[in-house]
Amino acid sequence: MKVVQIAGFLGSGKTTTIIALSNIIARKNKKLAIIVNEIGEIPVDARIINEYGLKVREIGGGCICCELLVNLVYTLDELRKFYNPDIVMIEPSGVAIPSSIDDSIKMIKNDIEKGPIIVIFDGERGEELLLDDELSKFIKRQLINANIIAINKIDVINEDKIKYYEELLRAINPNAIILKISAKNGIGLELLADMVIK
Ligand SMILES: Nc1nc2c(ncn2[C@@H]2O[C@H](COP(=O)(O)OP(=O)(O)OP(=O)(O)O)[C@@H](O)[C@H]2O)c(=O)[nH]1
Ligand SMILES: [Mg+2]
Repeated sequence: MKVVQIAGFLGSGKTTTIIALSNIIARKNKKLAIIVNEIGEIPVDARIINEYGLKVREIGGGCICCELLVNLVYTLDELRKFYNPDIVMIEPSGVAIPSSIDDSIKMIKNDIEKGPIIVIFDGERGEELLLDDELSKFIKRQLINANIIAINKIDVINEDKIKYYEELLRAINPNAIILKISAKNGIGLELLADMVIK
């Protein structure tokens, strides 16, 4: 069972990406599960994802990277025992710190393979987010943890802006693979799916 995080700031496109990836990965005959961490009262995301016939577990009432870490470990262990998927995709809340979740995945030894940390970067709001002092500190902290950074929403931004973001992101995290995707239109998702599977 391989555990992959699809992290990123609020509204960056995590759920849209997970749903699109699920379709691609399911076609390759892999058994999938998804863990969604909703901070709010109504777990809308899990309801949407359930329509696609995947195994979805919700962890609510807080952030899985801090007060609910134990809950995540328990949920992963339970999924492994009773469903045993090939791949688990975790959507942390938009305010989670991916490295903290990563540490807890490492704590579980039984047959769990740690997959990449994918951080979705919102190409539509990226500049606005990075210009804000406080927000940019936080977003950089998420990006620094990434193995793969996916610049999303490239369907609504121009080529120059994409290049600008690529350079910016490479400076923030020189070790990450940087991909350009549109979760909405499916651009770049085959490649991302391959990286999730491999
Ligand atoms: N144009 C465009 N819009 C997108 C794309 N991906 C996501 N969106 C839109 O961005 C908004 C947020 O997408 P979500 O997938 O819900 O983002 P999220 O990161 O899961 O959001 P939270 O869970 O609330 O943090 C929605 O209105 C999506 O339709 C994309 O590739 N292009
Ligand atoms: Mg979401």
